[in-house]
Amino acid sequence: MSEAPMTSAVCFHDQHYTLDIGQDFLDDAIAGLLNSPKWASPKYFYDYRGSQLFDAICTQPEYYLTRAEEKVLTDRASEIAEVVGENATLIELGSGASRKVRTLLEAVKPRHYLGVDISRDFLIQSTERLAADYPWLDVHAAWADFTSPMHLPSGLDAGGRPVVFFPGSSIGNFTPALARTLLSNLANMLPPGGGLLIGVDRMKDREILEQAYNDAAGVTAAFNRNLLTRYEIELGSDIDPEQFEHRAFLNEAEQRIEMHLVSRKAQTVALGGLRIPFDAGESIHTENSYKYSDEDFKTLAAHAGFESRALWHDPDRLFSVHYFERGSTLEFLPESLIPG
Ligand code: AVJ
Repeated sequence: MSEAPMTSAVCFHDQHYTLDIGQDFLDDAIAGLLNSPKWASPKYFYDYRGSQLFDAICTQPEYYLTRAEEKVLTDRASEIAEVVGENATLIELGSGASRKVRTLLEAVKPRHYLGVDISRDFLIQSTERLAADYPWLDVHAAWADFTSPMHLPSGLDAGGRPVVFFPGSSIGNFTPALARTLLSNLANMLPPGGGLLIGVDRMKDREILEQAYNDAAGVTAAFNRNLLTRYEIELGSDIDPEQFEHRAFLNEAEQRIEMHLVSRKAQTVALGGLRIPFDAGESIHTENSYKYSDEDFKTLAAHAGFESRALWHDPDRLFSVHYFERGSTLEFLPESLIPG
């Protein structure tokens, strides 16, 4: 065991172009709570504590997604290395703890790695660990919100194929229409032949799905409530997270798991100079997690300019990992996923 190096081997790119991040968070929080029904954006789950709690969700016995995806990445590592090719540039979206990518790095042996995350300190810590553990790898970190169009930092274009790695079924957080916009933005960022290795949770029985989002240890509930803790600490709200109950269920018509925070009583909370009323039992819709059939996801990706090259499942067929290549023509220009 050696100490972490004092000087960083990671090349940091600040692509977080928002002028005032705090104001953005407050504006979004207010807009969500003034709406009927009330909502909050799941991207605000991931402050440092939120990222830690998500990390803990991934090891809960009920949350099969992470284990199933890791099984695919381990069992199919050589097939993945084969389709990606040598000297690749691996771009990981929402890299978080950068744990899943390790199997991939060892199999694919890319030349460059770029971790992209909205959680700045978490991103820096985890990419520095990667750089220390893989001295042969050129490690970059981009602090960015990948719901806005991005560009590849210069210095990463030399070498083999750029391949976006988007694991964990994070694409499921977006409605199918926004998922298509996000994939179009990625297609626009990549050259023709660029790759997309993406983990997608499959539609399945209600019981398995609902248990995954209602773990017995209450970690998902804590993750959900952490959003309100951020309203308290960062936005100065008097909201009490304990006065909201975690609820997660399958909405079969929409093919998604929904997460909500349900007010335990009639109450009024202060936020940004406003007083916002809640009825007893009124909910804040905090997250959607869309589930796909293999064919539906291929169709979605095709509409964004990606051609299916490979598809793998875990032995229980709970989870899918798709590999696509960007075709030579694109239909769409980059656009923000945020309306307005
Ligand atoms: C990171 C969006 C894939 O939807 O399963 C886990 C987030 N929310 N438990 C998911 C999450 C509640 C997760 N994604």
